[in-house]
Amino acid sequence: MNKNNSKKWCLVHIGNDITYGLAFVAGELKRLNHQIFWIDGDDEIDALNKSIIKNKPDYVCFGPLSTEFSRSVELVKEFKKVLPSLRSVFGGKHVLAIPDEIKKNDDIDYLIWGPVYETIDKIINSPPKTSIKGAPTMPCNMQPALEEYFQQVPRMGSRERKYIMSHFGCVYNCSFCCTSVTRKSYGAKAYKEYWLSRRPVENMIEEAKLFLKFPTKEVSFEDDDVLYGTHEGAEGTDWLIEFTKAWKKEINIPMYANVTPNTVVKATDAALATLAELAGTLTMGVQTTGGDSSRLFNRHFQDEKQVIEAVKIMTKFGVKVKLEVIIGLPNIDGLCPDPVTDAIKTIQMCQRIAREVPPEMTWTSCFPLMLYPGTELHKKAMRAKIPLSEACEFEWHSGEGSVKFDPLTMKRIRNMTKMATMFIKYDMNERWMRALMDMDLNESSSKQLSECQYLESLTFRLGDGIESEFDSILKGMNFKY
Ligand code: B12
Ligand code: SF4
Repeated sequence: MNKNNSKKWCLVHIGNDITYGLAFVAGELKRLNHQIFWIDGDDEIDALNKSIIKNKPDYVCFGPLSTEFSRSVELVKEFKKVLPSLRSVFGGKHVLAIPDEIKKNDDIDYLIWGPVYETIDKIINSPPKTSIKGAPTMPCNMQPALEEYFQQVPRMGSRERKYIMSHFGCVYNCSFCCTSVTRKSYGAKAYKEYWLSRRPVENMIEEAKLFLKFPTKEVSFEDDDVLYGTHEGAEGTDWLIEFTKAWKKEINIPMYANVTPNTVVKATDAALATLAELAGTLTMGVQTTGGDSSRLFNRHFQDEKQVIEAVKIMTKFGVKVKLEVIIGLPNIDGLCPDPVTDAIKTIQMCQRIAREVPPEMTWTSCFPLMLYPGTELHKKAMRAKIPLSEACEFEWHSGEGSVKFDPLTMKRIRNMTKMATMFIKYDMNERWMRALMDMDLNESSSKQLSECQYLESLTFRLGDGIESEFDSILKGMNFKY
């Protein structure tokens, strides 16, 4: 690139977690010799405006998830007041899910649908109000730029947990998830080639070396399924062995990773043993295994028997398993007539799973169902005229899900999400659960219960010692409860 064509781009972090996709945007901008700087979009507007005035960027970039979209638009409005020449660029998952609705927004100048690759020159050479579809590239060409991010948004640099991914797709098709939008748009063949191929090990190690320079206690291996392609005859086992060797030698920070029961039961012993060396804890997306509610989620290929088998396999390898479940389901096609009974059944299923393995080897996180725009389940719920709750801000610690039930049911679902971890850990029976879920929580108890659940997740992975640092971890977060 001719140096004169180099533009200045401001990347906006929002929320408590690394905006991983935007870090890849930063990587691509740097590769093309543009100038970048980061700001923390959760800072006060005055301070942010000062930075915009001082740095005078040509473009301001956002990659919000749905929960961060309204803050992103609020910031664009403010920034344009102090720097009218500024152009806004929006990409990422929320844009991917509902591009047509977002296009209508006057504050958005460039809408990027899909990958950032092959879009930067098009942005520069196109008039505002242009939508651009990105081109996929092989994962070996994708590298995030994290150093400036960690330095300029220090609460992310010092966050105890960092993220890494080896591939960017998922083989499943859960109705509440928006990843299938990409598969549909680019086609199954391209999806397999670009989104499900793994990155070269050396690129991941290069990325992770930076974690060693910043305070990092654990790294979350964020692939949707780290055991993808590790069944007999597939290539995933060799990749995992190579990666694990390199990680142990060069990085050696504790890892945890995501798996699905379906791949655990099919994985080779070599893959399972290797994963056990790499990660002391795994997250297993169980969601629900009641026949009808799993049909609602398009996850009926999995049942309780398979989940128990998968949990037993992993715990025999000495790996702890975090189970994730979802409650507060809408009654569509008569599949979930009573959400409270469904929630209790889901909790009881987790209690049964926990009893099958030694104590302290499982932990459950319970989410209220959030209907993300653009997903199949959202569309289905709209067709079925399911009322949506205004209180849902897509913050799971708040316990506020998307479906609007009557006030008593709303309270019960909220209380269940805040207390499910405790119900399962202490194996409470239905009477205790029903009694506790009817309580009116005040502000303080509501906050403390959510903090207790969060601390539980940290001690499960990192041991009791982390409790002494819990207050300082909370300080670096804008903890929503
Ligand atoms: C990694 C990940 C996380 C990480 C990092 C999240 C983050 N903020 O980046 C963690 C673990 C923190 C996380 C948490 C959550 N996540 Co998450 N997560 C993912 C996951 C597995 C991968 C996303 C990813 O980074 N991919 C790799 C990057 C490289 O791809 P990408 O983001 O698409 O970015 C590319 C393009 O989109 C584009 N791009 C992206 N941004 C921008 C911006 C500009 C300006 C441009 C030009 C281009 C561009 O360029 C990138 C490179 O090509 C997806 C599922 C999936 N398989 O996609 C869910 C997903 C993004 N998560 C989701 C959700 C719901 C959550 C949680 C709310 C879960 C919860 N209940 O708590 C929290 C929210 C926390 C938060 N506020 O950040 C949803 C989002 C749905 C939505 N519409 O908002 C997804 C899609 C899964 C789902 N269920 O549908 N998540
Ligand atoms: S397994 Fe996860 S990423 Fe894959 S479709 Fe289901 S929710 Fe989405």
